[in-house]
Amino acid sequence: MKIIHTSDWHLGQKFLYNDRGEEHQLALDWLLDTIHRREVDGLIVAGDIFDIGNPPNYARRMYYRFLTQLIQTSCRHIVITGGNHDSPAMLNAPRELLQALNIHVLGSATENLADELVEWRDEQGGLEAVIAAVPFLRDRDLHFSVAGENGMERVERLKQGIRQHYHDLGQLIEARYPGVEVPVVATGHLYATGAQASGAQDNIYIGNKENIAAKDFPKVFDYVALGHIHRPQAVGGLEHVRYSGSLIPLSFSETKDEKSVYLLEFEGKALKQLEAIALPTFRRLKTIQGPLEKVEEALRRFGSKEREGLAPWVEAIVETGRLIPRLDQRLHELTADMHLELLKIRILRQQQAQQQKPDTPELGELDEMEVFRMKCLSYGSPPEEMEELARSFLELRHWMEDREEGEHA
Ligand SMILES: [Mn+2]
Repeated sequence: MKIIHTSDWHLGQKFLYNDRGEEHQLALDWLLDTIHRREVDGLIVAGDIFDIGNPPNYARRMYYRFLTQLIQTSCRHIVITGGNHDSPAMLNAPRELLQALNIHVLGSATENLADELVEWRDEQGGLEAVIAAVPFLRDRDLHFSVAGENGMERVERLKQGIRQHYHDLGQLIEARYPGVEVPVVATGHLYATGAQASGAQDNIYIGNKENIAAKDFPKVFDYVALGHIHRPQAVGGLEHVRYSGSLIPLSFSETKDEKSVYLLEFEGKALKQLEAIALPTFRRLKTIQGPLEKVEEALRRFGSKEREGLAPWVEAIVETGRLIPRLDQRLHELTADMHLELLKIRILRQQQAQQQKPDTPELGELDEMEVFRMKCLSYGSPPEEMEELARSFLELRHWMEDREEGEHA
């Protein structure tokens, strides 16, 4: 049984006002080709299929086209779970239709825990694998809020709720499939203890707090396919608990990561082989930082290299203690004929340069949660309340998205 584990596609992402459609299409084509070439039997996508709850139509089309092509390959089993970026209602809308095509979608936690168990069966009806398809778990999935509870208590309850959820699923599997001899795989979209994110941003909303330790996943799981952190890695020293990472770099902080998917090969229950298959870089994202002369020199060097594929996207961070007149114009003129796009130019004051803290970012490079956070802090909200505020904001946002969809229906 060969399974590919991937996550964090973020289809429909807008990156500094530019869309990622071309890169995403190339990445999905590559994935399809890889599935075909390696004769993969099953695909697991562990959350953040889309970048926003109400993604642009081109991104939806891309998703459905991919699934249509996928069911014509060797891949007979498909599980897709929702991430914190996904709207559960949006993901679940075509659920029954996709189910008929043997594509299992779980946009949000189910009321009945057993509904999160997906059985993969062969044509004769023999059990081939059991997938505990756990999407991103929201507050409302885990407990009713308790009156008078403060932020920290809520966070603690959420953590406990997540651990309990996996524990209960583990018990259910043991009761239902005693002595099971096929792979048992759990999915998750969460922040596991010890996971390394890429630089400052990785869209880890929920207060950058760990949700669960790798060792807390019940022993019954032969593999835990995680999403949320965009850098591929095993967690907590356990080889079978892993983040696949995203398909393409989603921010300048991720440019040093190699992007990959995991190919798992099971013999019976045993994970015989695990291979990280690296994706080609369809578009380089590159940060060039230093004093002006150094930046210009580096741009010249970078821009003079022969390169295939899509024009690299570059951010230039200029360290300076003084004002540089017409800096933007100067750098844009320098790079006008190069095979690259200078997407962003930032000034880093010298004392900030030592602390590595760039200037206030532009609106276009922030997501809505970051804007919300900054706004709260500027109104003097105590940092210890951010957790709670961020969570409420997210719930409100999802509620509004669900409602909007309801109105459109
Ligand atoms: Mn993500």
